[in-house]
Amino acid sequence: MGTDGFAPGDVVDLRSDTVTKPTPAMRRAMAEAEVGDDVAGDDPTVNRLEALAAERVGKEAGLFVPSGSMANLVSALVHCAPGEAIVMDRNAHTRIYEVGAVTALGGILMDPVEPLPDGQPDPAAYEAAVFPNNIHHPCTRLLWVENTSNRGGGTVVTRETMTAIRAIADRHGLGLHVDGARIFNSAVAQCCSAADLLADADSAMFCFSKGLCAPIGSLVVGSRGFVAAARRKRKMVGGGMRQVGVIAAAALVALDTMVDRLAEDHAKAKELAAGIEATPGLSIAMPAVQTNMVYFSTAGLGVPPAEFVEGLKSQGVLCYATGDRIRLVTHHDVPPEAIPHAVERIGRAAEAFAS
Ligand code: TLP
Repeated sequence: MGTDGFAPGDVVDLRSDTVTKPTPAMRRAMAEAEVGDDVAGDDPTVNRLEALAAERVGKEAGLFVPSGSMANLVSALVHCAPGEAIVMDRNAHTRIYEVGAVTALGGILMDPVEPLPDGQPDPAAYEAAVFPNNIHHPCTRLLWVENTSNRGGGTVVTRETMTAIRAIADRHGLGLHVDGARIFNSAVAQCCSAADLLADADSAMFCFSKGLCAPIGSLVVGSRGFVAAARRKRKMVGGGMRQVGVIAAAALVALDTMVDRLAEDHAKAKELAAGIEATPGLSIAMPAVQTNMVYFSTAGLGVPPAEFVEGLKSQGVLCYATGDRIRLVTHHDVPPEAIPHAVERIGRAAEAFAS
């Protein structure tokens, strides 16, 4: 360890906020968790988590599932029958990174719409994508919003945008689902509650394993009826788990202790972005850093992103290339002291390519 709590040889892992390790408090809670068979509804820790977390985001009921992908899948399966359509951002995680599960396993179409230049969903584009009621068309059933938008740059969706999209859903008799994998990042950045941001949604999901340090788990929330139907779909896709209170215990600690600190991750992302902006050849490739993600471009250096990522790896900075950009994600396990080191290493990598 150096004097600033960060040794020069330490790797800075900015691949994702999913790489965090459970905290000591989480490990203790896991070891001591009361458990039962959750498929039978007997796990007291899961039951407590589902009730508490649903209440926290202003919904009637919750369902604990192993992953964000499964949370989105079971939600889509409840809302839509095979042959029906969901309108979603063309950048949506579900459309691009969930192996097409909604279509492959549910027979559901994903109709892509273009976001606004600032990363916000465009209500007019959503409305235009709803199929008219005509014998030739698939039946549009659901509007889908991702908050924060991952490929949008970790950008937040505002309460006003949600209300505008709710109005479209109401005009056309559609449901509204929120992929809120990082809804708490959005709430903290906008100084509002997650309940506020989800008030207009019929269903939503959020993750305990992204930014909140829990090892596993996401929650589907909605009305009691919606969650009962989602519980059946979870069983259908093999997500019924048994003494899963051992995991839910860590999620409870995450909910209690890891939400407010997300502001620190946002501050670290802004510091990283300022460093990148000051590095010749690199530029920030997104509207503005609002939460814990920074996307940048290496076009000014004429270096393909995947090559630059390899260069960064040899300097001790880990991250992912996504298409024509590179993504950095800040999180609990990257201490603030690491950020100036990361900026310096990024600068060194850029210099190596420039020379
Ligand atoms: N996102 C992960 C993975 O793509 C690697 C990441 O590093 O950003 N919705 C959103 C908005 C997500 O960002 C993710 C995961 C998911 C859903 C899926 O969650 P998991 O990975 O738990 O299935």
